[in-house]
Parts: sequence; structure tokens; C-alpha cells
Amino acid sequence: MNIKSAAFNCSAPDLKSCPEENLPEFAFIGRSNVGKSSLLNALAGRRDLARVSKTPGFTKMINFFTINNSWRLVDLPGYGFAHVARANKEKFNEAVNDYLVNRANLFGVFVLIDSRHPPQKIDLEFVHWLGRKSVSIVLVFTKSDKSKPTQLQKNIELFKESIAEWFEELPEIFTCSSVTKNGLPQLLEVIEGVLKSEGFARPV
Ligand SMILES: Nc1nc2c(ncn2[C@@H]2O[C@H](COP(=O)(O)OP(=O)(O)OP(=O)(O)O)[C@@H](O)[C@H]2O)c(=O)[nH]1
Ligand SMILES: [Mg+2]
Repeated sequence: MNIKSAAFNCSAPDLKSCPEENLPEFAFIGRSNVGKSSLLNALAGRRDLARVSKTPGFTKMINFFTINNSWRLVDLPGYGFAHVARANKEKFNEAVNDYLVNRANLFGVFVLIDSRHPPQKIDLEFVHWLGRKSVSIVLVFTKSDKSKPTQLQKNIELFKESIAEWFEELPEIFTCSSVTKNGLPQLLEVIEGVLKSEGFARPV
């Protein structure tokens, strides 16, 4: 898929402040620092569309970006960061959960997992919660440039084993790197496939 235009749309602190539900949306969620904003930029082919930082907890709002004037990428705040006061943390989590469960035009949720680590409790719990809420997800193992192929495969296998009992059908699994661009065409294909099957594909 060709990305011809990518533009920041708006930031929302909660579901009621989100833009009109008139375009299909694809959201990135995952632990703080896992690479959500970087992946969004890499997919859009823009360096500085979403702000990236080494400091976990950087993205604090639900950020909307309109692609090809016809669909949106949505950058969400990460879970599990320690730099925000508890009250604020809960507020963000609530807003993100509300968005994930109640947004009518949310067509795809990419759950990002750091490929360098064996399954982490916080990721497993979140994936379990999404399953219980019937949010359909795709799993994306990030920073593949940082892990050895054997380790990466092992971490993926362990993750699959850990979540198997929660799903009748396991979510699709991808690996990617925003640095080498490995895996990005496959993620764009997922988006394109959903847009087509839902009848949203437009000549651009
Ligand atoms: N080597 C490598 N580093 C990456 C990759 N993706 C992101 N990073 C780095 O990881 C750090 C965090 O990236 P972000 O994209 O800001 O992560 P995030 O998930 O948006 O983080 P929060 O907004 O804090 O939740 C930055 O220093 C990035 O440069 C990748 O594919 N490979
Ligand atoms: Mg971010």
C-alpha cells in the first residue's frame, strides 16, 4: 500500500474528546517504550509524525493521524510506566481501555511486545483482558533488530504457549523493526486487507 499523505489530526485525553467516528482506525498499544510511536512513524514513512522518546511514558494522549485522507493510525499511551502519579496513570489506563472497547470505528488493534524478552506478566495480562473483551488483535514483536533470530523465535513460542488457553484461535503474529523496516510491508498488508474486506478501500 502506498502512503501518499500522513497528517497529525488531534490528541484526545478521553473517548468523548476523540474525533468523529467517520474513518477506520488502527491503533498501537503495548508497554511503554516498546516502540509504538516509532512503528507508527515507520509505517507512515515519516520521521517525526508521532513523538518518540527514550523515556518510557512519553505518549500521554490518544493521538490520531490521518493517512491518505481515508483512514487513521492511532498512537496510544503505553501501559506499565512508573513516571506518572498513580491517579494520572489510572486516568490514562481508563481512557485507553474505554477507547479500545467502545470505539465503533476501531478496525484493528496491534499489540506490541518487545521481542527481546520472554513473556512478561503485564503483556500477558493485557492480552488476556483484550481477549475477554473480544477485542480482535494482532501481535507484533518489536525491535527485531535487537534480538537474535533464535531468541526471538523462542520468545514468540513461549508467548503463544502462555496465551493459548485464552483464545479459540490465536491472534496473527508478526515481527518488525522500525530501524531496519523489517516486517513493515506485512503490517501494511494487514491494514489494506481489513480496509478492503470492510469496503473502505478507495483508489488513492
Ligand atoms: N533498535 C530499535 N529501537 C527502537 C525500535 N523502535 C523503537 N525503538 C526505540 O525505543 C525507544 C522507545 O520508542 P517509542 O516509539 O517512543 O516507544 P513508545 O512505545 O511509543 O513509548 P511510550 O510513548 O513511552 O509508551 C526509542 O528510543 C526508540 O528509538 C526498533 O525497532 N529498534
Ligand atoms: Mg509513544
